[in-house]
This record gives sequence, structure tokens and C-alpha cells, in this order.
Amino acid sequence: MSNPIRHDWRREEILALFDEPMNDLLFTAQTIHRQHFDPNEVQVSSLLSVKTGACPEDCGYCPQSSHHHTDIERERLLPLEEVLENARAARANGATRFCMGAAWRNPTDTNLDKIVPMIEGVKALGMETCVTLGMLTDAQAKKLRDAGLDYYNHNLDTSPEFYGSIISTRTYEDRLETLEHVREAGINVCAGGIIGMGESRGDRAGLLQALANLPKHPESVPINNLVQVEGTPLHGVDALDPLEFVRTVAVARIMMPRSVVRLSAGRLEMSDELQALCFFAGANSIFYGDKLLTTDNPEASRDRALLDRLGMRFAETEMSQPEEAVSAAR
Ligand code: SAM
Ligand code: DTB
Ligand code: SF4
Repeated sequence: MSNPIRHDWRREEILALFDEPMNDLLFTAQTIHRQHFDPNEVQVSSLLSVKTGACPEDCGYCPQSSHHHTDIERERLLPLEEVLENARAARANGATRFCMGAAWRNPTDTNLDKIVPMIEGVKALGMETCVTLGMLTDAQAKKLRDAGLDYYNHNLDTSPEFYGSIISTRTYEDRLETLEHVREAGINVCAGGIIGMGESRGDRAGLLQALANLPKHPESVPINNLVQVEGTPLHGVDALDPLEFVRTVAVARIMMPRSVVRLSAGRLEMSDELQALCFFAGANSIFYGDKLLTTDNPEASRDRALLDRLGMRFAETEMSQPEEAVSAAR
């Protein structure tokens, strides 16, 4: 059975998937998942905030925005050696990709000159590299490509309609433009969003529609469950039904069959059983290590124990395979 890679999803069809009985939805998602991936492998990335806090943007979910009053200790750009020490520790723990995040609206060219040696240094350790630095110009994306960057993370966060209720300092169009620059430069795209921000199911469908209808599906799609941080405007918003999170992962898997879907922020609050369901729904990547950017992630030992119980293992670097190769291997 083959399913085409589509870029013409309509909102009603996506909502119809969300509305399916859970067992039907999960069965379809897992069937598609198996056509493209080893179902027992998970890609592991570790995160490091290389520049924390004092961000001029007003993203309502984010503890690092200077518009909110949170307990974040602001930090200048970390020295190269400290970044590499963290990357070595992540590698020793089993991570294959190292993602560096900076609380910037956009990097200046001087900022970028300091990020380039970090990318080169992490690559020299034999790890894949990812950075998330805010908006990029065309020339900046090319500079990152020339440094050997493997992935650029830039999330659409939510549907175009809900976006303005969460962020006022930049537009959806701004986000799409950066994604275009990253794609044109030939860097792998990592783009996803956050759910549990008080959005409707229509908004969750709208986020997945915007991602899947990009000219090429992002290679990596992080689905974050909002981490509620005191002092941010979204602190106290009604928590999402966990099964709705599983549904969102399943619909993402069906719509973007070859993308690696990351069960991203918010795992600390999830039971092992809920995470197992997310893997069954088609999630095949996690952030691994005790910390995300500023908030906590499950301890590495808990994740290893969970994957062990599930009979799952860490993937080597390249996961996505052409359908023929997987079928031939069966
Ligand atoms: N400043 C850059 C940007 O916004 O693109 C890069 C860093 S930013 C912290 C990276 C992503 O983290 C955001 O796009 C958002 O999707 C996610 N994020 C931030 N705060 C979060 C939270 N409290 N819960 C879940 N995800 C969050
Ligand atoms: C993504 O989609 N989630 C990560 C990563 N990309 C950069 C960030 C999650 C941040 C959670 C809140 C924090 O730790 O500050
Ligand atoms: Fe700044 Fe990124 Fe946080 Fe928005 S999500 S406030 S851009 S660090």
C-alpha cells in the first residue's frame, strides 16, 4: 500500500481524521509509519540554550521573552568551549544530534560569526547539528549552510488564525519567509508547533495544514505540548486532553509520512503510557537529556528505562528510508 506525499490538504479532511475513532486513527498512522520507518527506532537530539532570556519577542508561551516576568536568569552567548563540553556529554549519553537555541528575534551577522564555530565544533564531534536562532535572511541561511549546518528549527507554532493571539511582534508570513530561506539554502527544515495553548482543534488542524502544505514537508516536525511557566501569559490555561495530543501526533504522521515527528517539549508531565501511545501514533524522535532550553525534561535514565520497556532503541543518524527499501527489507 502506498500513500502519496501530498501538499494540498484541506482543513475539512484534516478535521475528519481528527474525528475518527481512536483505534482507526492509530491503526492508519501506525500502518503509514511502518511503510517509512523502523517502528522501534527513535531519533535522539539533545538541546542547549546558548543564549538565554531577554528576548524582544512577546511569544505568550515563552519564559525567555522580556515582556514577561519569569525566573529565568539571562545569560550572554555561551563560550565555545562550554558549548562543546555540553555536546561531548550529550554524545557520550547517546544523542546523535545537538540542537543549540538562542533567545533572539534574529541573529546579527556578528552573532552568526560566533555561532559558526559552534556548528563546526559540534560537527567535528561526529554529531548532527541543529540551531534555532529566530528569523534569518537569505544570506544568513547560506552562511549557516556553508558552516555545515544540518537542521534549522523554526516553528510555525499554531494556525495562522490563532497566531495573533499568541505573538504580536512578528507575523506568520515572517516565519514562512525564514523557512523559505532555510529550504532554499539546502538546510534540512525542522518546523512544528505547540499545542495546549488554548487553541481549538481547528487550530491544531490549521498548524498541520500549514506544515504539510509547504512546498516540501519539513524533515523534522516537533510537536511540543505547552510547558506552562509561571509569569507567562499562558500560565494557567486549561490543560489539553492527553488523548488529543496523541491524535495530533497521529494526524501529523498521516499527513507527513516521511517526516520525523518529534515528541518534543512537555514529556516531563506525560506518563510512560501516554508516551508509548505517542510512539505508536508515529512519533519517532525525542529531546533527550535533563533539560530542554530553560525547563526540565525527563532524566536520561528514565528515558532509557522507558525505551527499554518498550523494546525501542536509539536510531543511528539517517532514519527516513524510501518505501521500497523498507518493503525489500521485510
Ligand atoms: N527564538 C527562536 C525562535 O523563537 O524561533 C528560537 C528559540 S525558541 C525558545 C524555540 C521554540 O521553542 C519556539 O518556537 C517554541 O515553539 C518552543 N517553545 C518555547 N517555549 C515553549 C514552552 N513553554 N512550551 C513548549 N514549547 C516552547
Ligand atoms: C522545539 O520545537 N522545542 C524545543 C526546540 N524546538 C528548540 C524548545 C522547547 C522549549 C521549551 C521551553 C524551555 O525549555 O524554555
Ligand atoms: Fe524569543 Fe523564541 Fe521565546 Fe519567542 S520563542 S520569546 S522568539 S526565545
